[in-house]
Amino acid sequence: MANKKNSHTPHGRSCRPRSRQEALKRLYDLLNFKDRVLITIDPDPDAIASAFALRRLLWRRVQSTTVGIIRPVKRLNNLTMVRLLKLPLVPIQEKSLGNYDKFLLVDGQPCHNDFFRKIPYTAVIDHHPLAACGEIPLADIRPDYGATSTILTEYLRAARIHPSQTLATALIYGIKTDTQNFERQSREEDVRAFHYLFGKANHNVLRKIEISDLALKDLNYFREALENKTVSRDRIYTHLPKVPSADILVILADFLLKVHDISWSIVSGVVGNTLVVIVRNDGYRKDAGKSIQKAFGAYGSAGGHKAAARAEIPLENLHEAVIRKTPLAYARFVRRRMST
Ligand SMILES: [Mn+2]
Repeated sequence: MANKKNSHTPHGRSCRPRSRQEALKRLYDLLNFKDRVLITIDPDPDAIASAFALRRLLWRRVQSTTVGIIRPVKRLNNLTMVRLLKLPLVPIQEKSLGNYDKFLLVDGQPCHNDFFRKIPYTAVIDHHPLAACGEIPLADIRPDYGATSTILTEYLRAARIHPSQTLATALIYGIKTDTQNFERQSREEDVRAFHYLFGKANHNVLRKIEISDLALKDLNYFREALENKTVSRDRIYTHLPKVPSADILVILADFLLKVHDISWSIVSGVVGNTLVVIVRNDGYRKDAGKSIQKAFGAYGSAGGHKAAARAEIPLENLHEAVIRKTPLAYARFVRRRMST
């Protein structure tokens, strides 16, 4: 009855299990070998990896386990992850929920979106801040963890299950993305899980997943960027007249900073009705954020960190600053402002 104290937690009487062993036992007790289980996810790498770890934990314990996604996978790295690791993800709709007996959620909480909200979950395993989502029989939520993949790695270890190379690769990628390679919030547990998975993962596949951020058509922007480039001392500038999103400008700015004696890369482009400027530098006694603020703060939003910054300027704010609305004129405007 010691649990009674926790009966007013946001998840009702489902107090947080004390150990992985206890959580695992409770999870297994809540499921039946006849159950058709659906694990729902909003598919980012941490969620995908966690779902497949959970599926592995349920092998031979339930009739079937399906990993259902509530939206299509779009990011190119994530598409590469799903393709190379051959992870079977099923797009899930409300009308197909009747095909399942039990519902589990990883890397999210029921009130995170309208789709999850409708589902009567048996268990939720997550690392987001605790939200008051009502009662769930088993809620293992650890907001201090860097990734849900870390929590699931601990479950696997508690169950004495050695993850396959595929699963280890997925989990290590989940941890790396959610902690931004340990540059963001993480704890010793994340490092420990990473270390445990390191020797089991396929690092060639992992590398391919991590570098796959380009579509074939993006290569045309590389050609354009290289043709339009201007180098002035340790600065490289380039401008793209029209791009679908700022993402490609970021990729190009990172790419151009690879040139060994270049200290600044400044990539601009027009996205819809906005001039976007991306700045990267080597971060050594320089401040991209301050520079970009000084250059473009008067025209639009501009700011960032020491080594990475961005400005977004509505073209209508440039009526006077850029008289002829040609790509060359915008390119010159950016160069002029950044060199003052
Ligand atoms: Mn996550």
